[in-house]
Amino acid sequence: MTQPLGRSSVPAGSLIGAAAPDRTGIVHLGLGNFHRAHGAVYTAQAMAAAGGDWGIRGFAHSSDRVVAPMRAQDNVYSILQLTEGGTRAGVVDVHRGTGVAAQDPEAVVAAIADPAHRIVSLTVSEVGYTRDPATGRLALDRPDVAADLAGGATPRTAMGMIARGLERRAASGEPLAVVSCDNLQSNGDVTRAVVEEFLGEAGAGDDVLSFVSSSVSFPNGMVDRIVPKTTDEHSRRVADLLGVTDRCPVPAEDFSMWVLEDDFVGGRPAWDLAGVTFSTEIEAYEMVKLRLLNGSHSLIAYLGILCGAPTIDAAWGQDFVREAVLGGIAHDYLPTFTPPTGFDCDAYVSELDARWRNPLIGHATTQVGSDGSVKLLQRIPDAALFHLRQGRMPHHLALCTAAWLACVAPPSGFAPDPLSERIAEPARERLAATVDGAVTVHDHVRRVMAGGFFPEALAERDDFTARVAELLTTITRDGVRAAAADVAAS
Ligand code: CS2
Repeated sequence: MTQPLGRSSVPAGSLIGAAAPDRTGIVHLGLGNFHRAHGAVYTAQAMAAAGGDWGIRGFAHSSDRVVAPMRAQDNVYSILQLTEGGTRAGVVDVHRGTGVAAQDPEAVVAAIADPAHRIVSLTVSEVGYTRDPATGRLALDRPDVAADLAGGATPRTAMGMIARGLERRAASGEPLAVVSCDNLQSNGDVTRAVVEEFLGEAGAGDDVLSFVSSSVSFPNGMVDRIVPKTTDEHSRRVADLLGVTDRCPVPAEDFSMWVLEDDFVGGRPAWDLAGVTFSTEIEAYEMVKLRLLNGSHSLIAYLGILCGAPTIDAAWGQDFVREAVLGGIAHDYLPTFTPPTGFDCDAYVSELDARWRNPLIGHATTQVGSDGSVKLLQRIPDAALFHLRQGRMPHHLALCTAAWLACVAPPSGFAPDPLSERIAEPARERLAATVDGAVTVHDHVRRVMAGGFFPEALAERDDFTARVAELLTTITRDGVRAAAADVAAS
């Protein structure tokens, strides 16, 4: 029987970075595994290098799945680094207060308004930005957004919480940086736009709007670390390595990257001393990451699910998946952007190969395949339009779209691998209603494209719709390998 992990039982030599002081300087929304293995770790390391009152007050969105065990162990948890050269474990101790936003939204609003806090960071996933897929603007027709706009002090959405918190903070005028750590292109600009739109719609006064435009910064950033879900096996490994029982360890790969715009109006931890890159070329870094890693990840996931591969490494082990993904990188992604100065894309792609191949990660294809209706918006339309406007068909992006539909909105008569039932897709019902009664696969795809699931500029491209329909037909008739072979031959 091992001892439970807590502040008084952190094994000697296992602390990652420094323990935070009791004062909190950061409010974090989205207390999932990614934040706990990424921003929290950089913050612990920054405090080890240069000190500072950067304890984190963390809020989970709606579940106490992480908060309950964290509280029971003084908000301390371990990171289990899954490397083929040897798995290691270390302990992070930077959270000073955790809660569940949905249970106490007022606590979140008050924390954002508290002048002691100088940064609000977010890992609320692409879904948490509550945007309309066709326009990219705040989705005013969503019931939760509408309720937050009407409802005053008890918002339910992340954007509503930030807006209400800033509204209250305007009274003190204390500067604050809101830093998105989600996989969105121009994530800071997007957050600012959605929050300002919320405030405008909610009838905020000029004093609030001018406070937000002059004293609140929204730095853009690129985040990267592959972090799967925690299983009991991870807790057992931690017990073996550290000799303590951790009820909420975070498994993670050893690779980690964070590139930020240095625009923190209220100050920031010395993240630069902890390995964070500060750059003025954020957009280029975002393109590298969102297209080469995330875009490819979606293709691996959907092709993998359609051939029954439960994990990314199992899918990546299939020759046809690797060929399709490497073809997509070379033909559909790399030509669409200029990498940051001095950045070696070939080395990045080789490293991706090693990361996706790592058998210890066990990253579920259905986890990566979840929320496709929101994630694919970052991964497909802009790159696809780049090619379509030049008269070239982005076959691999069409394949990814077709494979996604085959998994979450299959044409009638086609039953994808049962794995696909484990995909959490918020648009599943709307997609089913949209395609209901479609007479052909082409009609099926046309209805989705016209149904507000993609930006208009892509929805209008009949040539793209036709290619997606062809590939979806091949998937349903001859299987996913045949569709990939068709793309390889195109
Ligand atoms: C993945 C990402 O689930 C997904 O959509 O593509 O979570 C990916 O693992 C991270 O962005 C890696 O940094």
